[in-house]
Amino acid sequence: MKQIVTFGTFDLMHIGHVSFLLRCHEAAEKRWPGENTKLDVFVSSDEFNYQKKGRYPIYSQKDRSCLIWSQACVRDVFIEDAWDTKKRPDIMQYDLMVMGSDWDGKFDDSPIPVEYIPRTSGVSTSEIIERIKKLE
Ligand code: C2G
Repeated sequence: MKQIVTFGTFDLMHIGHVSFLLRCHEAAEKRWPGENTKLDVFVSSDEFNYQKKGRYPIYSQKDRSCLIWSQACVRDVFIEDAWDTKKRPDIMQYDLMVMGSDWDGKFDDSPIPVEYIPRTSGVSTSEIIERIKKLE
């Protein structure tokens, strides 16, 4: 069994997020064919998201965590409250970190292997917010 991990805000969870989570497993399957994989997700805290993006998420960390946890492809959810969460000792339990291609190379100093997989184009939380604003 291989343990994989990812990090993100996952605000207004959309198909890009769901596709990403499913493809985390695909990335592991390519590396270790036939192995069972377990995916843990670190969801950004509201405060950390404010630090990252200068605004609080629309959905609270509690709701974002619950939505991610409800995905059958996710084993467990934790809170990411700082950039260095990725460098804490418990990260060593994972065989692979998977991140979207918008982070290409950014976490290569991680103590565990990192793979960057393509983002789903045409959908993003900020685009959804803009479209809703236009409805007003
Ligand atoms: N993602 C994707 N396709 C999209 C949108 C997002 O594949 N259309 C991926 C991103 O590449 C990321 C994950 O889904 O790997 C979560 O995306 P966000 O919620 O935007 O999180 P982000 O701000 O990238 O947080 O410490 C790292 C950060 O917490 C990552």
